[in-house]
Amino acid sequence: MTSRYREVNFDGLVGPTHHYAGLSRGNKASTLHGGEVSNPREAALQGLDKMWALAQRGYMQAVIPPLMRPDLSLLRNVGFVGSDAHVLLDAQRDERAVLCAAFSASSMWAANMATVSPSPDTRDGRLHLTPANLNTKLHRSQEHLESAEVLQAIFAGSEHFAVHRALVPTGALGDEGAANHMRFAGRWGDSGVEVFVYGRSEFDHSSAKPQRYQARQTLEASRAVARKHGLATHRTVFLQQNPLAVDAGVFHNDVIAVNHRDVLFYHQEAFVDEDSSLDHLAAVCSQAGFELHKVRVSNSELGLEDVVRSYLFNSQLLDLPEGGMLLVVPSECNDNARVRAYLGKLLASGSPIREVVFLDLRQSMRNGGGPACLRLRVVLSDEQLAAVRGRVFMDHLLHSELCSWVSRHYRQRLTAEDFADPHLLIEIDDALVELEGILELPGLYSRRDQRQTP
Ligand code: SUG
Repeated sequence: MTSRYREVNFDGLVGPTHHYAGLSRGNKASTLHGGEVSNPREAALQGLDKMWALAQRGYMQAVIPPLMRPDLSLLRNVGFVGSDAHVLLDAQRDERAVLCAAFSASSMWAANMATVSPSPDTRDGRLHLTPANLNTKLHRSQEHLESAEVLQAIFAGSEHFAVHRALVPTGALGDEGAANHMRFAGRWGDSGVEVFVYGRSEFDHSSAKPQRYQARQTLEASRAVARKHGLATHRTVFLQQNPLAVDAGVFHNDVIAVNHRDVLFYHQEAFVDEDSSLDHLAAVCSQAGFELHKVRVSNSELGLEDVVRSYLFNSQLLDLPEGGMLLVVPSECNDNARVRAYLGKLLASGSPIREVVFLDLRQSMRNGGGPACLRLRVVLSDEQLAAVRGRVFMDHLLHSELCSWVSRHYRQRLTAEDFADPHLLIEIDDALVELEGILELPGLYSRRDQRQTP
């Protein structure tokens, strides 16, 4: 009997320390909003409402728990000593940015958690996941060890799943996960074409590089992940991101392109050598047995500034039951008159995109995270679906329990001024203990045993 495959969106649950620290140079929203007061409660509820809105429409939706923050080991690593309270006070006085990095809730952007290759694409027929080392930014480089533990807890069982270790965390192997990865396929269960989008090469000095901002993903990292996942070379494509776009604030491919099955929705400045890059991709798709459908946005329709400000491409494409696709975009697309007008034209154009839904994700957006950043796409067979551990699939009861948990534990105002408050640490740890129970993932936050209270 052949198994049925489905796409499940795993969204990151926003953690209790969501704040704006301006830590991600090259990500314009992060720089613009650095230092503002955040509202972690609102951020988490906006994320949960997104999950519930899509679950209610019949899409399979799951949740990924936040990592435990603050990461005191980062502060101890840079030389702060003593009890946790002392470490926090000293770091607040001497190294504000590192303190913010230790409190970062950036694991909410699940698209950066890992690269995922579903089993129809891999040599050994298992689902492969490689946690992203995120080594370009200090606050994100702390994520991969814990992310690997979370993935191992949820995708447990080596019969179905292979959770790899992250690549060696160094610039040459900078890896940002699924945000720079697209999988094309005719149907979910068919062998797909996996596309890795990189910003620079460490060793090929002839390849173009952005001038203003750092490209986070390397070609060498992309190739390594493809090899580890056992992908067929004739169904794997490496495309370079346009350095112009990186310099305009496109720090991940998913800020300028999004795909779903055989459809690619993208801006003309997304890739180096647009024509040859996409001709190559179309040829590989055709050899794999399906036709690539491109929905292209030109510079004359929308410039890069509108693309980056509205996050039009940081959207989700989902199948509509009646055929065609739904585009889920942030509400900033409705606020921008040019983008709104473009979307009107798109819906009338006869493209596969037939409906647009606007979501309010403003708390996450202020740090540069739209609908696509918040989710990790995982294509699973029925057997794999049954093997997923934890109570992670979104339904009415889980949504309301998580909303109530957030409302009871999360603050409505947070800035770096609050980080030395000893009550905050207690509040967070109490919240996470309860979350382990709600999600039925015992031991998930066992790292809290390393806390050093006086
Ligand atoms: O890595 N922002 C994240 C946003 C990640 C968006 N993800 C995708 N495009 N898939 C980043 O730049 C800001 C944190 C701060 O400045 O406080 C931040 O980390």
